Amino acid sequence: PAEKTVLLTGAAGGVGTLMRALLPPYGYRLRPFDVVPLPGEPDAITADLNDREALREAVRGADAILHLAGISLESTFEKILRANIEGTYHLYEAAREEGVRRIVFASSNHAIGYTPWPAAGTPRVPVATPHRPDTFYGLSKCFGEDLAQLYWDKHGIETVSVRIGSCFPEPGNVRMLSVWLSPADAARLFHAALTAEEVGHTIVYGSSANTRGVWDLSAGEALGYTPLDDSESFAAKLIAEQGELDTNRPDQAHLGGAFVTDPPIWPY
Ligand code: 15L
Repeated sequence: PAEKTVLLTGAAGGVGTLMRALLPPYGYRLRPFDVVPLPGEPDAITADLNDREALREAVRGADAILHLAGISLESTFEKILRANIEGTYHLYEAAREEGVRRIVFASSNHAIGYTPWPAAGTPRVPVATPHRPDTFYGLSKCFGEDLAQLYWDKHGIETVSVRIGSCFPEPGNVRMLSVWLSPADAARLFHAALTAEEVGHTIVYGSSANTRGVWDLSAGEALGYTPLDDSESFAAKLIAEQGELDTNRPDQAHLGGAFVTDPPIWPY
Protein backbone atom coordinates (compact mmCIF):
# COMPACT_ATOMS: atom_id res chain seq x y z
CA PRO A 1 0.00 0.00 0.00
CA ALA A 2 1.08 3.59 -0.65
CA GLU A 3 2.92 5.37 2.13
CA LYS A 4 0.56 7.29 4.40
CA THR A 5 1.38 10.80 5.57
CA VAL A 6 0.60 11.12 9.27
CA LEU A 7 0.67 14.39 11.16
CA LEU A 8 2.29 13.59 14.53
CA THR A 9 1.36 16.18 17.15
CA GLY A 10 3.43 16.21 20.31
CA ALA A 11 6.32 14.81 18.31
CA ALA A 12 8.92 16.08 20.82
CA GLY A 13 7.22 14.49 23.85
CA GLY A 14 7.92 11.16 25.50
CA VAL A 15 5.66 8.97 23.36
CA GLY A 16 6.18 11.20 20.31
CA THR A 17 9.93 10.70 20.44
CA LEU A 18 9.49 6.92 20.70
CA MET A 19 7.05 6.91 17.78
CA ARG A 20 9.33 8.98 15.54
CA ALA A 21 11.73 6.05 15.75
CA LEU A 22 9.24 3.17 15.71
CA LEU A 23 6.51 4.13 13.21
CA PRO A 24 8.43 4.84 9.96
CA PRO A 25 9.30 1.11 9.47
CA TYR A 26 5.53 0.49 9.18
CA GLY A 27 5.60 2.66 6.08
CA TYR A 28 4.47 6.03 7.44
CA ARG A 29 5.79 9.38 6.35
CA LEU A 30 5.59 11.36 9.58
CA ARG A 31 5.03 15.10 9.69
CA PRO A 32 6.24 16.03 13.20
CA PHE A 33 4.48 18.91 14.91
CA ASP A 34 5.33 20.34 18.32
CA VAL A 35 5.38 23.61 20.21
CA VAL A 36 9.02 22.75 21.02
CA PRO A 37 11.55 22.88 18.14
CA LEU A 38 12.87 19.51 16.94
CA PRO A 39 16.52 19.84 15.95
CA GLY A 40 17.54 17.32 13.31
CA GLU A 41 14.00 17.02 11.94
CA PRO A 42 13.98 19.34 8.89
CA ASP A 43 10.29 18.65 8.17
CA ALA A 44 9.13 19.44 11.70
CA ILE A 45 6.55 22.15 12.19
CA THR A 46 7.07 24.26 15.28
CA ALA A 47 3.74 25.78 16.31
CA ASP A 48 1.10 25.86 19.01
CA LEU A 49 -2.14 23.93 18.54
CA ASN A 50 -3.95 27.17 19.24
CA ASP A 51 -2.36 28.83 16.19
CA ARG A 52 -5.18 27.99 13.82
CA GLU A 53 -3.44 29.16 10.63
CA ALA A 54 -0.34 27.09 11.30
CA LEU A 55 -2.42 24.11 12.33
CA ARG A 56 -4.55 24.17 9.19
CA GLU A 57 -1.45 24.23 7.04
CA ALA A 58 0.06 21.37 9.06
CA VAL A 59 -3.06 19.24 8.64
CA ARG A 60 -3.43 19.90 4.90
CA GLY A 61 -2.85 16.80 2.79
CA ALA A 62 -2.31 14.45 5.73
CA ASP A 63 -3.94 11.02 5.45
CA ALA A 64 -4.35 10.76 9.21
CA ILE A 65 -3.36 12.42 12.47
CA LEU A 66 -1.75 10.85 15.52
CA HIS A 67 -2.62 13.35 18.23
CA LEU A 68 -0.21 13.00 21.13
CA ALA A 69 0.18 16.70 21.95
CA GLY A 70 -0.87 18.16 25.27
CA ILE A 71 0.14 18.37 28.89
CA SER A 72 0.70 14.78 30.05
CA LEU A 73 0.43 15.20 33.83
CA GLU A 74 -1.74 17.14 36.23
CA SER A 75 -1.43 20.91 35.96
CA THR A 76 -3.59 23.97 36.59
CA PHE A 77 -7.04 24.00 35.07
CA GLU A 78 -6.10 27.03 32.96
CA LYS A 79 -3.08 25.34 31.41
CA ILE A 80 -4.99 22.10 30.76
CA LEU A 81 -7.84 24.09 29.23
CA ARG A 82 -5.53 25.82 26.79
CA ALA A 83 -3.25 22.95 25.78
CA ASN A 84 -5.50 19.89 25.99
CA ILE A 85 -9.09 21.06 25.65
CA GLU A 86 -8.84 24.06 23.30
CA GLY A 87 -5.86 22.55 21.51
CA THR A 88 -7.72 19.32 20.74
CA TYR A 89 -10.80 21.24 19.64
CA HIS A 90 -8.68 23.28 17.20
CA LEU A 91 -7.12 20.11 15.84
CA TYR A 92 -10.52 18.57 15.11
CA GLU A 93 -11.68 21.78 13.48
CA ALA A 94 -8.59 21.82 11.27
CA ALA A 95 -9.21 18.16 10.35
CA ARG A 96 -12.80 18.96 9.44
CA GLU A 97 -11.82 21.99 7.36
CA GLU A 98 -9.06 20.09 5.54
CA GLY A 99 -10.94 16.82 5.07
CA VAL A 100 -8.74 14.55 7.20
CA ARG A 101 -10.86 11.50 7.99
CA ARG A 102 -8.91 9.58 10.65
CA ILE A 103 -7.48 10.66 13.99
CA VAL A 104 -5.82 8.51 16.60
CA PHE A 105 -6.22 10.31 19.90
CA ALA A 106 -3.91 9.75 22.86
CA SER A 107 -6.49 9.46 25.59
CA SER A 108 -5.37 8.17 28.95
CA ASN A 109 -6.26 5.71 31.65
CA HIS A 110 -6.68 8.80 33.83
CA ALA A 111 -10.07 9.35 32.14
CA ILE A 112 -11.19 6.45 34.35
CA GLY A 113 -8.57 6.86 37.07
CA TYR A 114 -11.01 6.85 40.00
CA THR A 115 -12.23 3.39 39.08
CA PRO A 116 -11.30 1.14 42.03
CA TRP A 117 -8.46 -1.30 41.36
CA PRO A 118 -10.23 -4.56 40.44
CA ALA A 119 -10.03 -7.28 43.08
CA ALA A 120 -8.10 -10.42 42.14
CA GLY A 121 -10.25 -12.84 40.18
CA THR A 122 -12.75 -10.22 38.99
CA PRO A 123 -13.26 -9.43 35.29
CA ARG A 124 -11.03 -6.97 33.52
CA VAL A 125 -12.24 -3.35 33.32
CA PRO A 126 -14.32 -2.83 30.17
CA VAL A 127 -14.03 0.11 27.81
CA ALA A 128 -17.65 0.97 28.65
CA THR A 129 -16.87 1.71 32.29
CA PRO A 130 -18.07 5.25 33.14
CA HIS A 131 -15.69 8.18 32.94
CA ARG A 132 -14.15 8.83 36.36
CA PRO A 133 -11.32 11.31 35.79
CA ASP A 134 -8.76 11.56 38.56
CA THR A 135 -7.32 14.98 37.63
CA PHE A 136 -8.04 17.98 35.39
CA TYR A 137 -5.64 16.16 33.07
CA GLY A 138 -7.91 13.07 33.07
CA LEU A 139 -10.93 15.33 32.62
CA SER A 140 -9.35 16.76 29.46
CA LYS A 141 -9.05 13.19 28.12
CA CYS A 142 -12.76 12.59 28.85
CA PHE A 143 -13.45 15.76 26.85
CA GLY A 144 -11.26 14.54 24.01
CA GLU A 145 -13.12 11.22 23.83
CA ASP A 146 -16.48 13.01 23.76
CA LEU A 147 -15.21 15.48 21.17
CA ALA A 148 -14.12 12.53 19.02
CA GLN A 149 -17.61 11.02 19.33
CA LEU A 150 -19.20 14.33 18.32
CA TYR A 151 -16.98 14.73 15.26
CA TRP A 152 -17.77 11.18 14.19
CA ASP A 153 -21.52 11.55 14.65
CA LYS A 154 -21.73 15.01 13.12
CA HIS A 155 -18.88 15.19 10.60
CA GLY A 156 -17.90 11.59 9.85
CA ILE A 157 -14.34 12.00 11.16
CA GLU A 158 -13.20 8.66 12.57
CA THR A 159 -11.19 8.39 15.77
CA VAL A 160 -9.58 5.64 17.76
CA SER A 161 -9.19 6.93 21.32
CA VAL A 162 -6.38 5.00 22.97
CA ARG A 163 -6.47 5.04 26.77
CA ILE A 164 -2.73 4.73 27.12
CA GLY A 165 -1.32 3.18 30.28
CA SER A 166 2.35 3.75 31.12
CA CYS A 167 4.30 4.02 27.88
CA PHE A 168 7.96 3.99 28.84
CA PRO A 169 10.85 1.72 27.85
CA GLU A 170 10.39 -0.10 31.19
CA PRO A 171 7.69 -0.12 33.89
CA GLY A 172 8.83 2.08 36.80
CA ASN A 173 6.66 0.81 39.67
CA VAL A 174 4.46 -2.11 40.66
CA ARG A 175 1.28 -0.44 39.35
CA MET A 176 2.88 -0.20 35.93
CA LEU A 177 3.30 -3.98 35.87
CA SER A 178 -0.44 -4.00 35.11
CA VAL A 179 -0.73 -0.96 32.84
CA TRP A 180 2.61 -0.87 31.00
CA LEU A 181 2.48 -0.31 27.25
CA SER A 182 5.85 -1.14 25.76
CA PRO A 183 6.98 1.29 23.05
CA ALA A 184 6.96 -1.54 20.48
CA ASP A 185 3.38 -2.47 21.42
CA ALA A 186 2.40 1.21 21.28
CA ALA A 187 3.64 1.32 17.68
CA ARG A 188 1.67 -1.89 16.93
CA LEU A 189 -1.46 -0.41 18.46
CA PHE A 190 -1.17 2.95 16.70
CA HIS A 191 -0.52 1.14 13.42
CA ALA A 192 -3.70 -0.92 13.91
CA ALA A 193 -5.64 2.23 14.84
CA LEU A 194 -4.38 4.07 11.76
CA THR A 195 -5.22 1.25 9.34
CA ALA A 196 -8.30 -0.61 10.63
CA GLU A 197 -11.39 -0.05 8.52
CA GLU A 198 -14.63 1.52 9.71
CA VAL A 199 -13.74 2.38 13.28
CA GLY A 200 -16.31 5.16 13.75
CA HIS A 201 -15.30 6.29 17.21
CA THR A 202 -13.68 3.36 18.99
CA ILE A 203 -12.18 3.53 22.48
CA VAL A 204 -9.47 1.02 23.31
CA TYR A 205 -7.10 0.42 26.22
CA GLY A 206 -3.42 0.68 25.48
CA SER A 207 -1.39 -1.86 27.39
CA SER A 208 0.92 -4.73 26.58
CA ALA A 209 -0.02 -8.39 27.16
CA ASN A 210 0.87 -8.04 30.83
CA THR A 211 0.41 -11.09 33.05
CA ARG A 212 -1.00 -8.72 35.70
CA GLY A 213 -3.15 -6.77 33.21
CA VAL A 214 -6.43 -5.29 34.45
CA TRP A 215 -8.01 -3.85 31.29
CA ASP A 216 -10.08 -5.60 28.66
CA LEU A 217 -7.94 -5.37 25.52
CA SER A 218 -10.52 -6.90 23.16
CA ALA A 219 -11.51 -3.58 21.55
CA GLY A 220 -7.95 -3.02 20.39
CA GLU A 221 -7.57 -6.65 19.32
CA ALA A 222 -10.69 -6.25 17.18
CA LEU A 223 -8.80 -3.51 15.29
CA GLY A 224 -5.93 -5.91 14.63
CA TYR A 225 -3.69 -5.11 17.61
CA THR A 226 -1.75 -8.06 18.98
CA PRO A 227 0.41 -7.07 21.96
CA LEU A 228 3.64 -9.03 22.13
CA ASP A 229 5.30 -7.73 25.28
CA ASP A 230 4.68 -8.55 28.95
CA SER A 231 5.92 -6.55 31.95
CA GLU A 232 6.33 -9.77 33.94
CA SER A 233 10.05 -9.89 33.17
CA PHE A 234 10.40 -6.74 35.34
CA ALA A 235 8.15 -8.01 38.16
CA ALA A 236 10.63 -9.72 40.48
CA LYS A 237 12.95 -6.70 40.64
CA LEU A 238 10.17 -4.13 41.16
CA ILE A 239 8.39 -6.21 43.80
CA ALA A 240 11.65 -6.80 45.66
CA GLU A 241 12.20 -3.03 45.74
CA GLN A 242 8.64 -1.82 46.38
CA GLY A 243 6.57 -4.73 47.67
CA GLU A 244 3.42 -6.13 46.04
CA LEU A 245 0.67 -3.78 44.93
CA ASP A 246 -1.41 -2.90 48.02
CA THR A 247 -4.93 -1.62 47.31
CA ASN A 248 -5.20 -0.31 50.89
CA ARG A 249 -2.66 2.36 49.98
CA PRO A 250 -4.27 5.59 48.74
CA ASP A 251 -1.90 5.74 45.76
CA GLN A 252 -2.63 2.12 44.75
CA ALA A 253 -6.37 1.80 45.47
CA HIS A 254 -7.52 3.09 42.07
CA LEU A 255 -6.57 2.52 38.46
CA GLY A 256 -5.09 6.01 38.25
CA GLY A 257 -2.54 5.25 40.96
CA ALA A 258 -1.00 8.35 42.52
CA PHE A 259 -2.96 10.69 40.25
CA VAL A 260 -5.99 10.32 42.54
CA THR A 261 -4.18 11.68 45.58
CA ASP A 262 -4.52 15.37 46.35
CA PRO A 263 -2.03 16.74 45.64
CA PRO A 264 -0.79 13.96 43.34
CA ILE A 265 2.16 12.10 44.88
CA TRP A 266 5.14 12.57 42.53
CA PRO A 267 7.06 10.73 41.34
CA TYR A 268 4.27 8.19 40.88
C1 15L B 1 -0.45 9.26 31.78
O1 15L B 1 -1.48 9.60 31.24
C2 15L B 1 0.77 10.12 31.77
O2 15L B 1 0.84 10.92 30.63
C3 15L B 1 2.03 9.31 31.91
O3 15L B 1 3.08 10.17 32.24
C4 15L B 1 1.92 8.18 32.94
O4 15L B 1 1.91 8.73 34.18
C5 15L B 1 0.68 7.33 32.71
O5 15L B 1 -0.46 8.10 32.50
C6 15L B 1 0.40 6.36 33.86
O6 15L B 1 -0.77 6.21 34.23
O7 15L B 1 1.33 5.74 34.34
